[in-house]
Amino acid sequence: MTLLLFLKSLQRKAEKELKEAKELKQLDDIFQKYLGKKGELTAILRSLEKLPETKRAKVGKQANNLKNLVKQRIEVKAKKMRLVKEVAKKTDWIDVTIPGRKPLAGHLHPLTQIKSQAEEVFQSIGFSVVEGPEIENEWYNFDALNIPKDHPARDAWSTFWLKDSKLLLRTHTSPVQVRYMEKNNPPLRIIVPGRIFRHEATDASHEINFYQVEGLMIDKKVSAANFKAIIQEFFKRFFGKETKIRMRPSYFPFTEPSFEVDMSCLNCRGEGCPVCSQTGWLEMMGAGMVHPTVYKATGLNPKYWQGFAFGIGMDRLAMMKYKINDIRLFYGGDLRFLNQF
Ligand code: FA5
Repeated sequence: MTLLLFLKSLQRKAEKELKEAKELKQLDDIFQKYLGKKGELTAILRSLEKLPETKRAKVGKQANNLKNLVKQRIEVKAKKMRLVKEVAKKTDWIDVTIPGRKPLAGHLHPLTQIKSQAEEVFQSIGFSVVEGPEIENEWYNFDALNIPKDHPARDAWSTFWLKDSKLLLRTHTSPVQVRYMEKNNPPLRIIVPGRIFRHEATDASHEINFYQVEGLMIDKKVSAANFKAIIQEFFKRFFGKETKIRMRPSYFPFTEPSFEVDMSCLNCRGEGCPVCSQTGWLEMMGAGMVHPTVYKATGLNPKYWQGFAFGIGMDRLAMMKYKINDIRLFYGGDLRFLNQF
């Protein structure tokens, strides 16, 4: 066989092997086989000088062409293989041991959580949950509750009036007592959680926008002793057995007699702090026996019915439960605060 024919057969062999190669390692072997130190093509190239000059130019050209061809094919194919490997590494490979990325989920505002907890406790002792409007008129917010115009008691509820109307933002949840008594016959046993508004200065325990839980229980024989038992039970179930409460006489135009209920400040354990104005006790609610005027305003006969009403400061429940020393934190929208709940 002439050298030229041999080179041709080498080329066919190399091309076939290159086509079949599937791994970088195989390409490497092909390189060694033809172009390595002991490669078949290398041997031919080395023997060129021994050839007679007439043949040398032709064979030399052919051999160099083949050398370049094999080299180039190997390079192109190796590049392609590396690229495929790289992509596979990025897409196909999943490390199942990496901790998953948690999707950000929202959660309920602490006051909403407190509202649900209070509702749950009252429902467990037989109260239904009722709601009423945040925009009220004078009749429900004041008159029907025995707080007529020009009565000094109105000053206790500094009011936001709506422009050019006789409407106002309710200053307490008590108007819902009236609305409910108008439409329902006793026995009644409801609570009314809701948002209220007062035009007053804020401090660590006072906001202009806050929440109350109104309560109303009316039947043939409901006494102040029943009130005390129920409210004690509420505090026990809501805060735990150890909670201390105390009742003080007070004044509300729509109850007689009237009380205020304080609880021992959980923020300072009764020692005195800004939350309880250094007294060790925090006022949690107003209450009393429903006044005859309220029965009359709602069409019920006070001779047949008796009962109690109360209004708990819901923000104060939250402050005690979560040991928050400033009510304004609930409304600041600061996520560093809110994300703790
Ligand atoms: C009333 O609003 C009466 N409607 C409560 C009532 C209902 C009495 C039924 C009798 C019968 P008072 O203004 O005291 O009462 O408010 C009740 C509770 O709301 C307070 O004890 C306190 O816990 C909370 N509270 C009052 N003002 C604020 C305020 N500015 N910020 C946060 N909580 C407040």
